[in-house]
Amino acid sequence: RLSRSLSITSLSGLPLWEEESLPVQDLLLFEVSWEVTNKVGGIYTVIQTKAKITVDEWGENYIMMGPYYEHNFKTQVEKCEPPNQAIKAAMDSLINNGCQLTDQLQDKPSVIAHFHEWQAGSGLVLSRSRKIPLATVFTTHATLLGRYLCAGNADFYNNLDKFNIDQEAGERQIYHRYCLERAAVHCAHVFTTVSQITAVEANHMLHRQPDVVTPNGLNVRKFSAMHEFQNMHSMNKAKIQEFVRGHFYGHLDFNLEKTLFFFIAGRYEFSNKGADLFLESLSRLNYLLRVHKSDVTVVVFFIMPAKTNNFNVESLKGQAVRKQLWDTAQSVKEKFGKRLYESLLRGEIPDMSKILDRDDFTIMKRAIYATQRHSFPPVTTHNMLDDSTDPILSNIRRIGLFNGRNDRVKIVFHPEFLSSTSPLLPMDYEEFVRGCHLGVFPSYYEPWGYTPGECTVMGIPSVTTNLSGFGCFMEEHVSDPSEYGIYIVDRRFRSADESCNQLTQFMFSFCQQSRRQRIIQRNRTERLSDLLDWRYLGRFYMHARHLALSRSFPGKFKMDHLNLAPTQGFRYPRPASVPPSPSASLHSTPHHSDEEDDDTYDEEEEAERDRQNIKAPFTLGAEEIS
Ligand code: G6P
Ligand code: 1S3
Repeated sequence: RLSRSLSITSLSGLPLWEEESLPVQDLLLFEVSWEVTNKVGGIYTVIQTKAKITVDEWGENYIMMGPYYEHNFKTQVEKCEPPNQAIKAAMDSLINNGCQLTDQLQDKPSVIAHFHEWQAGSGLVLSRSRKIPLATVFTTHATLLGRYLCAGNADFYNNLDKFNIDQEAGERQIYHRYCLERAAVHCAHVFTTVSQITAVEANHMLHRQPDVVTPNGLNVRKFSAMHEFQNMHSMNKAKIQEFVRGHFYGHLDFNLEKTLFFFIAGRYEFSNKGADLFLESLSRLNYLLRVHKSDVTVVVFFIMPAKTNNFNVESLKGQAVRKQLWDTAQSVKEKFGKRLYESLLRGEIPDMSKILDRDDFTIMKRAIYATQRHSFPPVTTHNMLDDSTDPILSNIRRIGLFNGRNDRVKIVFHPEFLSSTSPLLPMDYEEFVRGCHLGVFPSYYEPWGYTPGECTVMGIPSVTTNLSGFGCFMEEHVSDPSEYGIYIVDRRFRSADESCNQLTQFMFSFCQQSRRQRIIQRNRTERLSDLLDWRYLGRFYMHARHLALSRSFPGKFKMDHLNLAPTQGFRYPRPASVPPSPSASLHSTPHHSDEEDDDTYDEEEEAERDRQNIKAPFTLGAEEIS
C-alpha cells in the first residue's frame, strides 16, 4: 500500500494540514470498545458506521477489539486467520498466557491504540503504566458524572464549575468507574470527545480539555433518483397508517391523510432525552389544535425500551380486527366483482342496490360490530412491569392525553425497539423513521445525539436542542437550520416553561404546513446529509491519530504545521429560494405558501443553486480522501 496524501479542509475551525503522508503500511491501528459488535447505545453506531472509511484508509492494518459474545460473534463477524505475523504473535500470546503482555511489539510496526469510554480505559492505563510503545487515543462519548448529574435533575450547565466532582462521584457510588475514566483521560496521548459542548463538560468533570472534537458521522446513502427517498417516505408511511388503523379501531374518526406522525426514540432516560419536555409540549399542542379547530391529527410514537411483559391484548386485538375487516372487504369485493362481471357478460348494467345479498350485508354488519370498543385506544402497546411508576405513563396520566376522541394528539408508547418481525408494527427502525413526518429529540443531556442525524440523512425533519452536540453542530454549520427542517430548541438560555412553549410552537407551525411544503422541506433536510457523512467527518479521527503519533513517536512523526492559523469554520448557506428577511417572503418558501400545489417552486433548481453555493468548501476534502 502506498502512503496517502491528505489535504484537509476544516469544517469547524480545526487547523488545516496539507500533504501529510501517513505510511499506513508501517502502522497498525487498534480500536477498542465495549460496543464493538455489541449494541448498547450510540457508540456501537459510531464504530459500525465509521468502519468503512477506516478500512478504506488502513486496510488489513486496522483491527477492532470488543467483548466476546457468542451470539454477536456468530451473527456479526466472520472468523478469519490473523492477517499478519505481529497480530498472530499477539494473539498466540493472549491465548497461551491469558492477557499477559510480552515484548511482541519491539521493532515491529508503530501501533495506534484507540480506546472508547471508561470500560476500555483500563487497557490504556495499563499500556501506559507498562510503558508499551503505543500512540494512545481516548474518546469519551459522555462523561459518567455528567450523565448522572443530569439524570438527577441538577442544574448542570449553570453549575459546571461549582461541582465537587470527587464527592459527587462518591455520593452516586460511581467513584471507581469515574476514577478509571479520569485515569484513562489523563494517560492518553490524545483525548477526544464528540462535541464542543461535551468538551466543555469534560474539562470540568474530568479536568482535561479534549485535544480534538470528533463529531459523529453516518454512512450517507445517496439515491440515483432525487425523489427516491420521498417515495420511501410514502411507502413506509402507508405501513404506519396500517398500524394506526388497527390500533385506533372504532375511533378512526380522524382523517389519515391529514394525520402526521411524530416520534421520539432512544435510551429510556426520561429527562436526559427530553421526554418530559416533549410530553408537556404535546399537551399544549393538543390544546392549540383543538382551539384552532384544526383538522390535523398528530399520532406520537415513543420508542423507548422499558421492562415489559410482552404486547398487551388490546393492541394485538386491534391488529386482528383490522385484518378481519380487510379480509371481509376482500371477500365482499370478490363477490361483487364476480356478479358485476356476469351481468356485464349478459349485456346488462346491474342494479347496484341489489348486487349484494342479505348474507353479504350480515357479514359486513358483523365485521363493523367487531370494531366497537368501550375503552380508549391504549396509550401503550405492551404490558408494562412498572406501570404505576413509569415516568412516561405517569406523565400521560397527569396531562390526560388518553387518546380520547376529541384529542388531536394521540399517543402510542412502544416500550421496545422496533423489529421487522413484530406482529404489531412490523418495521425496522429505518423504515419507521422514513415513514414519519418529524422526529422530536428535545434532550437535556446529549453529547451528540444520533437520532436527529439519522432523520436528516433520510430527509426527515427533526427537533433537537442547543444542549445536544448535534444541535450545536448544526447551529454552527448551517445558516438557518429551521429552513432545512432542523428545529433547535433553546434549553440553555431559557426557562423550562419557555423551552416548552418554543417546542410547542415548532410543532404547531409544522402542523400548519401543507403537504407540498412538507415535501419541499424534506428535500432540503436531505440536502444537509453531506455534512454528516463520515467521508467528511472521518477527518477528525484521522487528525486525532496523527496527533497521537506525533506525541508518542516525535522522532518519526511530525506535525509542526499544526500551528498554522486556524481556518474559517464552514457554514451551509440558507436555501437558495428563501428570502433574506420575512417581509420579503415569497409564496414559494415552505413557511409562507399555503397551497397544496405550488407551481412557482422548482426543487431541482433550488437544489442546484445550493450545490453551487457549497461547492468550494466540500469538494477539496472529499475528493482527496476517497
Ligand atoms: C412523498 C411522495 C408523495 C407523497 C408525499 C406525502 O413526497 O413522493 O407522492 O404525496 O410523500 O407527504 P406527506 O408529508 O403528506 O406524508
Ligand atoms: C452516547 O450514547 P447515549 O445515547 O447514551 O454516545 C453516542 C455516540 O457518540 C452519542 O450520540 C450520545 O449523545 C451519547 O449519549
